[in-house]
Amino acid sequence: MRILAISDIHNNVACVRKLRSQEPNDFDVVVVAGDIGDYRATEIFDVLRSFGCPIVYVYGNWDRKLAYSDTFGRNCHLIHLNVIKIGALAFTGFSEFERGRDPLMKPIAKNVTGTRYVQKYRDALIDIITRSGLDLRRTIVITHQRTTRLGQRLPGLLLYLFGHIHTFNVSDSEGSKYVNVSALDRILPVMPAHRRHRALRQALIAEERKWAPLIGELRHVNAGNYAVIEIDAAGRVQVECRLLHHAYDGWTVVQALALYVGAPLVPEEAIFGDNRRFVQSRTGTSRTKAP
Ligand SMILES: [Mn+2]
Repeated sequence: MRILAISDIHNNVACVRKLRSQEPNDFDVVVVAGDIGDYRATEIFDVLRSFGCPIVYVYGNWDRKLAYSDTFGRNCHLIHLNVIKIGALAFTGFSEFERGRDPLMKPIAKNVTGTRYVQKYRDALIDIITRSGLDLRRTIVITHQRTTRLGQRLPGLLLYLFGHIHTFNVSDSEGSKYVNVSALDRILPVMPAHRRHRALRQALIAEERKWAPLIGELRHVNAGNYAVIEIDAAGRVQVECRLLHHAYDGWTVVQALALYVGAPLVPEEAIFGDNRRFVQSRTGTSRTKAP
């Protein structure tokens, strides 16, 4: 079983197209651990479906406008307190909680706290795994955030896949493997390589009219990561973190993150995107059309 696992796309269709361009169709399943992005989800699933294998996914905190009844085409399965079997493995999990939106949790009182809500999901997940008679050594749980205290109650469960904290990580605990597969959406600001970083920093310290011309030279690249996971017949799990290619001749990464507001993609990557402008806000990154 070969799994392509991704998370935290945040409406960034270009990074999904770039992933598509660098991986062939040799996966048995694509896993999306949430934060797809609520207004470009259809385009994102259109790209992912071209891998020609089933897609299993959960919603994250960026997916609040996506309904539980939404569908994204043949072979796309929302894993939310249900079980999908692919080959010898079972996939289950749950979406990020949001009070009142999930039809399965409607009866929960408004004053139930976030922690107790997660507890309800945890109990419901254990219940469905038990009732379905799943072999834990052949079961994969997908959530958006890592869920604590599942390990003790599901001893030896094969694999947990999640995202949310935008840092790839693999760990083993109580006989299970935990993989934070995020984030596919990671943007790096770049400048023409001949601009020395020091000169840029000095320009930033100076008044705006001095660095305005440099801003015009700023571009961005998609530099996120994803995971390729192999599970053999004996249940051994191998996890590989892969990066979106992002080293281009003539471009150098600049660290001043605030700078990339409004910067288009480098020409090498413009083929993957529509050069939408990036607007950074406190609640996240939202995209608006380039003028
Ligand atoms: Mn996220």
